[in-house]
Amino acid sequence: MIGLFILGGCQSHISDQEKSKPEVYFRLAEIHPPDHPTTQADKEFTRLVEERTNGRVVIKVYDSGQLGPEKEVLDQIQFGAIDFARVSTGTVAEILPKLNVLQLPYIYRDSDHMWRVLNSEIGDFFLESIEDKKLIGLTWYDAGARNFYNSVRAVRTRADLEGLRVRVMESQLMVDMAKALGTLVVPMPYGEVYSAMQRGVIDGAENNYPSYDTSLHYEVAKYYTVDEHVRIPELLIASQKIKERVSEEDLEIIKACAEKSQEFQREKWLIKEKESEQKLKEAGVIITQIENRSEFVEAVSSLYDRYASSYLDIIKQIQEME
Ligand code: GTR
Repeated sequence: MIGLFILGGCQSHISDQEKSKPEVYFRLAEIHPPDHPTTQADKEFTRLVEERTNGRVVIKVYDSGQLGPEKEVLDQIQFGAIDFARVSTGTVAEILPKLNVLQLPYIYRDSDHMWRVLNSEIGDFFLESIEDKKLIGLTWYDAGARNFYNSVRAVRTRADLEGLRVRVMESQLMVDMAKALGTLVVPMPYGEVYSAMQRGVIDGAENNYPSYDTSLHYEVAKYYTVDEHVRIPELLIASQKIKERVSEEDLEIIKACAEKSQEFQREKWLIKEKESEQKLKEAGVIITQIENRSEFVEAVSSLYDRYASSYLDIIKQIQEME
């Protein structure tokens, strides 16, 4: 029976009557709320795993940060207290700096370019390298492009960003990137951003449309600037400890289901990006475009050497990829 699953990748041939009792329960951590596309994809992944393992492996999604902020979740995954998580590549790059290559500012021309990279040997190399950190890299998810937003003014040039107090992820590369663009940087966990903006501790932050929407940050920072300074892929990861609790066959099924859920996530992502943009406009968000992309690109260019000097050949391959 197991052979059937593997041959068909993530295909099911099981009827309800054939379902067995769960042999193992796992937990998956997600900081986004249920209406965010990555949370929906997590649930699709866990649904597929349960179906394809004939109910032997059950994974419950704890969304909305119930299991803690991403940085803490990552610690816990490493020693096996949490089994699975969907986190940002930016979070994992803090313990595995080579991943910074994939989140360098303006490294991808657009979304298609990023996906060609992620689903090539380069993406596989980085996904597999996660194994060095007691983790299993399962698949990439989309997170679009990140843009600055704030409560003070509409931003069209780099000078407009000057002096704004901006929250970034707890990632050294993101801190240096936002500094290079002239902002006063405040790294903090995602879950604290809304109230920090509401209390005026910070003026703004930066994120993609769906996160800006579902976190309700737009309620307290209505100026959104499409500068697309980074595309940071999402990662679905597992603790290596899960290998002690599932068979090799079930591990293969889990990996195949993760890969399968990428298609689902990417479709949901594109839909949500458009929906969020529309909803935000209707809610009174003022969306501006930057006037001169190259002034942004130039301001952050020194980060390539600082964060990825050992990977200049891979960077070249990425940049030359059609
Ligand atoms: C989101 C991402 C999260 C987290 C968050 C943040 O776009 O999906 O994993 O990194 O940004 O800014 O902390």
